[in-house]
Formats: sequence, C-alpha cells, structure tokens
Amino acid sequence: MRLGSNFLAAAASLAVSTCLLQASSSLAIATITRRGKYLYNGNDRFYIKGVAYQEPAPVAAATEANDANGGFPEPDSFTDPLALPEACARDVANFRDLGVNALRVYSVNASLNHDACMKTFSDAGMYVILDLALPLNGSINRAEPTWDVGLLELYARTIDAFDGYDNLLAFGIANEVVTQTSNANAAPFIKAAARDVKAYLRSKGKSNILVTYSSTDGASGITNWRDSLASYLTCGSDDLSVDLYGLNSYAWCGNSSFSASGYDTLTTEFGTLPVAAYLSEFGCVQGSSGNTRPWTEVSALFSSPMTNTFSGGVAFSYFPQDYGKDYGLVDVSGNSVTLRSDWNALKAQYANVTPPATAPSSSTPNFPACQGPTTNFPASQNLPPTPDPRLCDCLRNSAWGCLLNARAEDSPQIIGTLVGQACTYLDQQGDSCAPILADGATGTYGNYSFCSASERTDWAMSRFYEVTDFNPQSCDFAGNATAQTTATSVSAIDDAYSTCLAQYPIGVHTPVLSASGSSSGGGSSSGGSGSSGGTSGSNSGNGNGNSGSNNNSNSNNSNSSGASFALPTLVFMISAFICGAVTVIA
Ligand SMILES: *[C@@H]1O[C@H](CO)[C@@H](O)[C@H](O)[C@H]1NC(C)=O
Ligand SMILES: *[C@@H]1O[C@H](CO)[C@@H](O)[C@H](O)[C@H]1NC(C)=O
Ligand SMILES: *[C@@H]1O[C@H](CO)[C@@H](O)[C@H](O)[C@H]1NC(C)=O
Ligand SMILES: *[C@@H]1O[C@H](CO)[C@@H](O)[C@H](O)[C@H]1NC(C)=O
Ligand SMILES: *[C@@H]1O[C@H](CO)[C@@H](O)[C@H](O)[C@H]1NC(C)=O
Ligand SMILES: *[C@@H]1O[C@H](CO)[C@@H](O)[C@H](O)[C@H]1NC(C)=O
Ligand SMILES: CC(=O)N[C@H]1CO[C@H](CO)[C@@H](O)[C@@H]1O
Repeated sequence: MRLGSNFLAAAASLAVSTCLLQASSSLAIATITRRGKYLYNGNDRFYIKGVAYQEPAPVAAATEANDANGGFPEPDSFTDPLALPEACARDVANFRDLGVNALRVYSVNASLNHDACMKTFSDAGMYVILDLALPLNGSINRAEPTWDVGLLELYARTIDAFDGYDNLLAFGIANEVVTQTSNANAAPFIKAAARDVKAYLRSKGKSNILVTYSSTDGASGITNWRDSLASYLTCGSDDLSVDLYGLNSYAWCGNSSFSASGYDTLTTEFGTLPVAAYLSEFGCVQGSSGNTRPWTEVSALFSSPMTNTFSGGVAFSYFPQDYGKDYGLVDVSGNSVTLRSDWNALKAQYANVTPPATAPSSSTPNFPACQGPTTNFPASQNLPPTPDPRLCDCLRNSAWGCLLNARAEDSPQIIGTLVGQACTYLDQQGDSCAPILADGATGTYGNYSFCSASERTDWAMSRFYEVTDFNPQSCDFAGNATAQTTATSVSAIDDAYSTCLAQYPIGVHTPVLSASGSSSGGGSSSGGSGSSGGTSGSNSGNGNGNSGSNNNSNSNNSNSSGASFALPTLVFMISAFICGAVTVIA
C-alpha cells in the first residue's frame, strides 16, 4: 500500500474509504505519475502494455433510434471481473506469460469485494485502468446526455471502493460516448465529469490516480470530430482536462504499416495534446476471428515516432466474444482457458519492444486555450455545473409538491413516459421544462437538469401541479404520483426554492454526496417536452464492446473512464494499512 505525499492533506472527504486490511509482504507496486505528455515510473517513462479484461455480456437488441444516434450494439448487463478471485488467480499466470503490465476493465460493481483480485494483480506488477460507467443508465447517454447526481454518486461509490488500491492507475469517465458530429453535444458533460472526478480525487488526497476518457476512432484532421474531441477534453487547464487520452483504434489491420494504417497522421495530430495518450483498445480483426492477428502494430506503437505521442496501449481482448467479430485471445470452457494462436503473436511482439526510457524533450506543454464550437464539433465551451445531490434532496423535501411513488421511481420506463407527459402538459399551459433540460450545444443548463431522472420528473409533475392551482387531479399521473403536504402554496414553494438555492448554490465545486450516499435514482429520462420513453445511457461499448448500453430508447451510447494526474511520488511502503485512516484524517 502506498501513501502519496498528498495523502495527509486529504480534505474533508465525506466518502468512506475502502479498507484494505491485508498486510502485504511483497514489494509495493510503483506509483505511476504524469508529467506533461508522458507517464513516469520514477524518472523513467512508463508505457501501458495492456490487455482488456472483461467477459462480454450478451448484447441488447438495437433500436432504430439508437442506430440513428451513432451507437453500437452494447450489452445491458455485466460480470465484474475483479470480484472473481479464482478467475483472477487463474488468469494472472496468463497475463504474466503475455508480458502485460496493465488490464483495462470496463464495469465493476462497487458493492462487491475486490481485495483479492486487486492484490493478485498488484503482486504481479499489473495496474488496472477502470471505467466508472455501467451499462444502461450508468453512463452518459449520447442521445440525451446529462451529467447528473445519479452518475456522480455511481462514479463516487466506485472511486471510494477502488482508490485505496496501489495498482489503480486510472479511472475512466466514459467510453466512446461521442461517435459523430451529431452527438458532439455530449462532450460538455464528459468534460464536466472529468472536472468533477478530478476534484473528488483531489479532495480525497488521490490526485495521483489518472482520469481518462476513451474515444472511438474517426477520420483524421481538424475538420473531423476525432481530433476536435481530443482537443476539447484536454484544453483549458489541468483541472478541466483528462490526464490520459485514450483512443480505441482498429486502423492497423494485419501486416499494415505506420503510414498505411494512418498511424503516422494520428501520431502527428495527437502530438499536440498536452497530456498523455494511449491506444485504449487496439487489435483489428479481419474476417470473423482474431486468430490470425500478427499484432505488428505493437512494434510501431512502442517505438519512435509513435512514442513521442503515445504511452502504449491495450490489446483487445482477453475474453472471446460470441457476437460480431471475435476479438478474443483465449477460449474459455468452464474454468479452463485455452490460448489461441494469436496469443503467441502478441506475446512475441510485446516481448520485443524497447521503448525509449526518456522523453524526447523535457518541456511540459501548457494547456492550450479552448476553441470552438465549430461546425464539425458543435460542443459548447460552457460546461454544466457540478451535480449537487443536496440541492435536489432539499427541493424534493420542501419545494416539490407532487412526487413519484416508489414503484414508479424504480422504473426508468415509467419515469421516461411521465416526464414526457408532464412536459407536454406544461407546454400546453404556456410553461416549459427548461429548468430540467440541459443542452451541450448551446451550453444551456437548467437549474435542476443535474438532478436524477426521477427528480427531474418530480420537478415537472410538481410544476404542473403548481400551475394548475394544486388541482388534485394534476398530481395523479395514473396513480404514479402523490401530492405532498408541504409545498402547497406558491409562496411556500418560492420560499423553499430561495432557501435551497441559497444553501446549495449552483456552480462548480468539489462534489459532495448526499447524506444517504445514494441519490434517489431513476433511469435517465427523456426530459424533452412531449417526448416520451425514458431511458438512459449505456456504456462502454466499443464497436466490439464490452460494456453496456441501453435498450429502451434512443441511445447508441457509451461510457468510459477517467483519471487524474500524477504527483512526483513519495512512496512509503507500509505493511498494513489501517482501515479508516482516511476517514479519521478527514
Ligand atoms: C430490448 O429491445 C428489444 C426490442 O425492442 C426487446 O425484444 C428486448 O427484450 C429488449 N431487451 C431488454 C433487456 O429490455
Ligand atoms: C451489485 O451487487 C449487489 C450484491 O450482489 C447486487 O445486489 C446489485 O444488484 C449489483 N449491482 C449491479 C449494478 O449489478
Ligand atoms: C503477416 O506477415 C507474416 C510474415 O510475412 C505472414 O506469415 C502472415 O500470414 C501475415 N499475416 C497477415 C494477416 O497478412
Ligand atoms: C404509471 O405510468 C405508466 C406509464 O405511463 C402506466 O403504464 C401505469 O399504468 C401508471 N400507473 C401505475 C399505477 O403504474
Ligand atoms: C437558477 O438558480 C440561480 C441561483 O443559483 C438563480 O439565481 C436563478 O434565478 C435560477 N433560475 C431559475 C430559472 O430558476
Ligand atoms: C438507474 O435507474 C435505476 C432505476 O430507476 C435507479 O435506481 C438508479 O439509481 C439509476 N442509476 C443511475 C446511475 O442514475
Ligand atoms: C445499435 C447500433 O449500432 N446502432 C448504430 C449506431 O450508429 C452507427 C453509425 O450511425 C450505426 O452504424 C450503428 O448501426
């Protein structure tokens, strides 16, 4: 277990930290830091030599609306690979054989125990790059993007569960959310997530953990969205930028070359990024199976000039897939794992690389000023505020007079339908749902747009109830809602809004979770007036993907991960970490 120098500075952290009680007899794994464009282990550059590690879940059916939004077929469930100690023990021997130093994991369940797997991998010198999003409504929905209290609390719970592990290299805030110009309006929400996750990690004294985003690949050049997104998520200042920019790239197929694959252009274009970059997935499959991949991109990726821009990559994927192209490096039958023929090719390529240990120049680039929006990348530079569950709780308790019943609250479908209905009714009254709508293209964020999907529905129903003079029938919604005994007059409601907004001003701040540790959830809802059918986001799918997505509405969406930057390390090896130390210091 290592403690960074900033550990003692842990400011008031409201989260309960994970307790790691096992004494570690082995040498602690080194802390990796970012300085400028590069990652370091001490004074030597560090390269991610990774493999993706998540058993695929079945893909949910695609919808037309989803297709229209540039998404991918994605699973709607997941298996947490870091909560299966026997599988981790089985696989670590293979990872040693392959010569990797990092695993990319797409979805975990924060309430399970991860001590055994994380220690198994740490002892083997392997870092984990962990995406925070989950399938379905656990990720930023590219079709109806928000950065809301539900996602914030989901991410924070996962951070709390993992930030004590010494081999946790990076947290991913989203994977492949933006996939084309038409959903570039999701970018402000991704960047706000990076900003808030970084602030949260800082508040916990964990700013050594990197924050990363993984983008799908796209056409090159500033007139396309690929480079614009990379610039967008790394401009402005360190506080706003991801630390590690991931690109899922399948451009090098078979025995391609640096120039034929377009990696030459990529290396030049991403060369201007002020932070570290890596290929968060690579391993093009031609035909239906990955079995014949020569993995010749590895030698290019780990040598100059690519090393001037990139710090390694993650081969996709350990586990086989039973849909689409099969990117698996192994076959699994029951508990037994068989290596496929391209395993040896990847192993030989990984064994052969000797990337430069020193950086090409000692200069640390400044964060460039942000530019845009542009026609090809219509994302506002105005970011949404930090979701504040305390404000939403306060309003729910005192200002909103018509609330969803418990059963409706648990159903993303009902929530989606009802918010659509309520917004239509409000439109008919000459009112509007603007306070719960967020628009990343114009940079307009309603005051309550960061509340959870169910709370946004509560707002809409309550507003309708209010503008129809508290007519009991206005708060029925086919038996899905109940009028409250508070907030029964316009003046009481106005007072409650004033009080809550004064107590919890809307803006950018270190995230604070709700006292209960979990917001009243709710799938993401459609929110738009007149629209119906709620849903929410999905998750990581990369076109071959691993993480989840959502089925009942328009998503085609994905998620990702995040990380923060590095401090020069002061590593203390401590044989036992006293559970609760973080909380005590806080
Ligand atoms: C997803 O949608 C399809 C078609 O609309 C449906 O058949 C399927 O049951 C849905 N899956 C889930 C998990 O809701
Ligand atoms: C996480 O695991 C708990 C305990 O097994 C389970 O109740 C919960 O549904 C799981 N959450 C997710 C998102 O899978
Ligand atoms: C790549 O080149 C090697 C060596 O020339 C050859 O054996 C292999 O078949 C080629 N693979 C592909 C996919 O073209
Ligand atoms: C709640 O709303 C849904 C969706 O509009 C509707 O199907 C259902 O009948 C309503 N009432 C109850 C009690 O579920
Ligand atoms: C939004 O909240 C701010 C305070 O943070 C307040 O000044 C403003 O009037 C609110 N806007 C609306 C439309 O309620
Ligand atoms: C997803 O929806 C469920 C059901 O409404 C809710 O309990 C959960 O909190 C939501 N998750 C997020 C991250 O918003
Ligand atoms: C479910 C799904 O894959 N949908 C689509 C998402 O968008 C891309 C690009 O428009 C389509 O090719 C996918 O079929």
